[in-house]
Formats: sequence, structure tokens, C-alpha cells
Amino acid sequence: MEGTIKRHWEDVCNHNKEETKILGDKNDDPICEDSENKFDFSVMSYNILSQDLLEDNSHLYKHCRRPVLHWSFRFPNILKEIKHFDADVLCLQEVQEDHYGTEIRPSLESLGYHCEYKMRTGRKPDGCAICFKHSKFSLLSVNPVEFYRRDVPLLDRDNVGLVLLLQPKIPSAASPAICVANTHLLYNPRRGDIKLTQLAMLLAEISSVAHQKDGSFCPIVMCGDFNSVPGSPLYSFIKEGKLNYEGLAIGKVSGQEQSSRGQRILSIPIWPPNLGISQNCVYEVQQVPKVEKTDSDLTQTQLDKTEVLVTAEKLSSKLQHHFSLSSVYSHYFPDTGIPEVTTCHSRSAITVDYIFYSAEKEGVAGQPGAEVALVGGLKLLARLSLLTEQDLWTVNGLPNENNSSDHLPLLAKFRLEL
Ligand code: KL2
Repeated sequence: MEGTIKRHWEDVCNHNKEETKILGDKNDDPICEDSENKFDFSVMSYNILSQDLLEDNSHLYKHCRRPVLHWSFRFPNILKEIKHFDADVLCLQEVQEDHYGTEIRPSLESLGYHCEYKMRTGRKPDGCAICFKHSKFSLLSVNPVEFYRRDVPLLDRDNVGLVLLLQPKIPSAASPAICVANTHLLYNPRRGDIKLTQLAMLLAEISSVAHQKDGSFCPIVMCGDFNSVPGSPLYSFIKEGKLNYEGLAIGKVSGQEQSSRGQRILSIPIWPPNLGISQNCVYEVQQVPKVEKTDSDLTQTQLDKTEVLVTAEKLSSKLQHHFSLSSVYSHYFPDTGIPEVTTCHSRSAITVDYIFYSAEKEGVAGQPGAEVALVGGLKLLARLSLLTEQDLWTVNGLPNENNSSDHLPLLAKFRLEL
């Protein structure tokens, strides 16, 4: 027997730390001050380890007892975990298509989830799913993203993303929509150029989905396995909203591996103009207006947009995006400085999975004690604590008897103030 690992809900509001055994108490909502006009919801991000990928990369799982690696053993555990945590939104990665059709989707539907799925391209076995509780949201739009592009030689990998626009179900008040994105970026530690471009494509799609009439964005939750570690250039770009990649080796983008022997430097720009995505990670106005129209038919706005395309995209090594994203996790244990890990097998134990969210901005008005204006965004109420590599090796690493993926599920509770 391998024993169980303890994860507890960290109450981000009042820092009350309460230990609950894994698969322990169900109703352990954080005790934050109660607000009337609010919508609370929880999100899980979980790479469930596709069985085909497990078998293709079996050298990573030599530390495991054979029986714990069978899908017939793993799936009931994964389902039990999902059922226990009972999140309102699930962002799952490495969801194998055959298992999705026969077991995963039917099981989740019977738990009250609506499921959307985007399979990887190029005959890959798995994909990303976003599932949400019928009782909490209605579906406004489904927006799959394929990172493979026949017309862009750089983009020859089959990774995907999925972006949903969800409407909170609230009896009385009006609520903005919530944009939920899920992805599994390229693994290859040496190809940071591809990873950054995949990320830019996902951000562009999120921009177009989360865009509101007044020019602002609705609240965003962006989950996934980004195959990049905390503090890496790719991670910093997500959090800071900007990145100057001049002179950066492609193997340094994700921080998965130390060595960068003989590595190419990122080219400027990283992706070609025909991708149709600007250095600000938004879709470019594609078409210069048709020739049948005379110049006098063009509005000033159209001309301005064309102008922007020509002038603003000079060879710059700077990327930007328009969101202000925070990470649910802080990636290190505050008392010891030891790293949290989200994946652990015989070759590595690192953080590569994240839940990013648009944080509520606190616009403080003038003097101390003045009313704090809370605008847009989400408030993080709580998160399920992660573990150290050492914690995980005390239960024989991942997957083990009780934890049936080589990743841990990440969980957050959010509040939308209305
Ligand atoms: O790191 V992962 O596992 O997010 O948990 O994402 C990829 C890897 C996943 C999808 O491609 O398969 C795993 N060495 C180690 N792991 C690999 C390799 C490899 N060469 N190729 C794929 N994966």
C-alpha cells in the first residue's frame, strides 16, 4: 500500500488553513465575508494522462507497479477524484478520444456536466475538454483552436486549444459572461519558438471571444498544461503581458531543461505575417478592402486600420497581450521556498500546469481608508494546495495507487462580484 497524500484548501481570503485529507470533507467552502451580489464557481485543471501516451513513453513510468498503469485501474480513480472535488468547470488535457466517447463523456454527463472537446490534429489520440455544470452556466459559444497551420512551416505540431464563452446562471442580477480557455502546449523543450506562437494563437482567440461591446474583456480563466515552468520567459509573458525576446535561445523559452548548447536564437519576428496575428497577440484586420471599392468608399476607420498594419509592425522583438492575468498558485511553499510540482515521473518533477485568471483590480480612491473600487475580474477565494517532489516520492511518485495521472489536479474557487 502506498498511502495517501494530503492536500488542503488554502483559504486565500482569511488565510485559515484547515487540513483535510485527500478525498476528505466535501463541504469545506472558505469562510469569506458573504456578499449578496456574487457568483461563486470552482475550476479544475487536470492533465489525466492519455493511455496511448503512457504506453508510448513507458520509460517515464518504470517506477510504477504495473497494475496501476492500466486504464481500467486509472479511470475509476480519476473519476472518483473529479466527482469528489465537484468543480463547476473542468479543463482536462490528454483526453483520449476513444475513452472520451465510451467512458469519460458519458460519466461526466451523468455527473451533470456539459462537455465540449477538441481533438488534436494529425491523427493524434488525445485532445482537450472543457466541461461545465448545467446548473451553473449556459453555453454561449464554442471556439476550438488548431495550432497546426499548413501555410506556416513553423506551425507543424498538432497541439490545440479550446475556448468557451459561458453565461453564469443567476436568478436575479445580470452577469457578464466568463471566458474559459484550455490548452496543452507542445512538449518539446527545445522548441520555445513554437510554444510562444501557440500561446499567441490562444491569446488571440481569447481576445476575440472575451471582447465586450464597451471594448473591455469579460473575466477570463485560462487553464492548461503549458509545458513551461514558473519564471520562464513564456510564463513571465503570460503574467507580465509583455516579453522582449531579443537574443533569447529557443531552448530557454520554457525553462524545462537547463542546457541550451548550440541553440538557435528566436528570430524576429517569431512567426511570419501570414499567420495573421499581431505582436500584441490579436487577430489582424486581414483584408485590405476589395478593389471594386474606390478610395472614396473607404471610411476613415478602414484606412486607419490599414495604416496600422503597415506601420506598427516594424521588426520589434517585443510581444504583448492585453489581459492582466494572475496565477492561482504561487509555485513555491512560502515557509521553505521549496517548489510546488504539478507533474512527477521518473524524468522530472516540475510545475507545468496552471490556472490563470483575470484578477479583480483594486483601484484605490485617494486617502487611506477610502472605498476600494473593485472592477472587472475575479476574486480568488481558495485553492487546493499542491505538493513537493519529496511528498510525491513518499507515495512512489505518479501515477500511484490513488493518484492515477502523472499530473495532479489543480483547483481554484473564484468569486465574481456583480
Ligand atoms: O510534459 V506532458 O508529457 O505535458 O505531461 O506533454 C507531453 C509529454 C505529452 C503530449 O505530447 O506527451 C508527453 N519525453 C517525455 N514526455 C513526452 C515525450 C518525450 N519525448 N513526448 C511526449 N511526451
